[in-house]
Amino acid sequence: MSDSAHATNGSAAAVENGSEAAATDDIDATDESTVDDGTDAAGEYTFDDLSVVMGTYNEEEAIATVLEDIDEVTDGKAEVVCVDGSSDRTPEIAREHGATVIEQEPQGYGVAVREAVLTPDRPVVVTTDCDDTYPMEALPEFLAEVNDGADVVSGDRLYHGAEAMPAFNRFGNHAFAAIASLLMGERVHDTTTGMRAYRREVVQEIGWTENTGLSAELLIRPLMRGYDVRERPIRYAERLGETKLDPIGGGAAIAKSIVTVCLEEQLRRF
Ligand SMILES: Nc1nc2c(ncn2[C@@H]2O[C@H](COP(=O)(O)OP(=O)(O)OP(=O)(O)O)[C@@H](O)[C@H]2O)c(=O)[nH]1
Ligand SMILES: [Mg+2]
Repeated sequence: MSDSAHATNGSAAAVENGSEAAATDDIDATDESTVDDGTDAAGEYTFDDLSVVMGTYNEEEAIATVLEDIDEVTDGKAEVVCVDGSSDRTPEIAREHGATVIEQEPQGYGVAVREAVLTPDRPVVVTTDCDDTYPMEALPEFLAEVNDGADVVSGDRLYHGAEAMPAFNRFGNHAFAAIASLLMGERVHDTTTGMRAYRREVVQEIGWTENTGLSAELLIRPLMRGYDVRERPIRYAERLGETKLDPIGGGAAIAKSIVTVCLEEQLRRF
């Protein structure tokens, strides 16, 4: 199982924080051997164990495509949770497609996504954006990595070049990864990706503090606490609809989050 998962995914960009590390972190590490409920006969998670969650804020151009892709790839089995702050038809379209919609005043990416990741009861939680940029075809690979022992599987958009990303954002994302790598002492390649899979225990056990920088925080804290965090290359497509990110203000907030969270996690080790 583990060999085929790795072979399929081509792990040149992988960050593998070995299970030995998790075993030695006696405060926060999850005992994976106890996580065996809800699996199939082979003891593996299936799409019935998967929740795909997202913040949605005026995404009526993209939401039908995103939800139809999830439905197709998972054969209608994955649960979908949208934490929505829209004033357009996004929530109606989401409900028509069978998603659970949680209404929330718009307060930024991280406030929505924190609620989204904490809502599901299912054991595997995948985040995405509701803008058709992320490849739902990668869901089987992400689930295979979790079944192979990963606690967090992080989609690395920069591995394939991310040409659909505006050049300023691409430059910023490379810089964020370089800064985070330096501060963590572990090489990561894409700290701000919106597509990741998490064992539910990981998102439940850590206290999340960031808003615009939540995506980076969701990678950095588990990695620095010794969880098995793996990056896997993904394709990245051009966005449908308008961005909700202010590149300058948002970029500054993300940089601040990366520095704060890395320092907090370093201090926690003492
Ligand atoms: N509920 C809610 N969702 C939000 C909020 N801000 C952003 N989102 C959603 O969070 C996801 C990420 O926002 P994006 O605009 O795609 O941000 P980004 O990916 O950094 O920027 P792009 O490169 O333009 O895609 C999208 O699905 C948004 O609809 C918010 O305040 N409330
Ligand atoms: Mg986006």
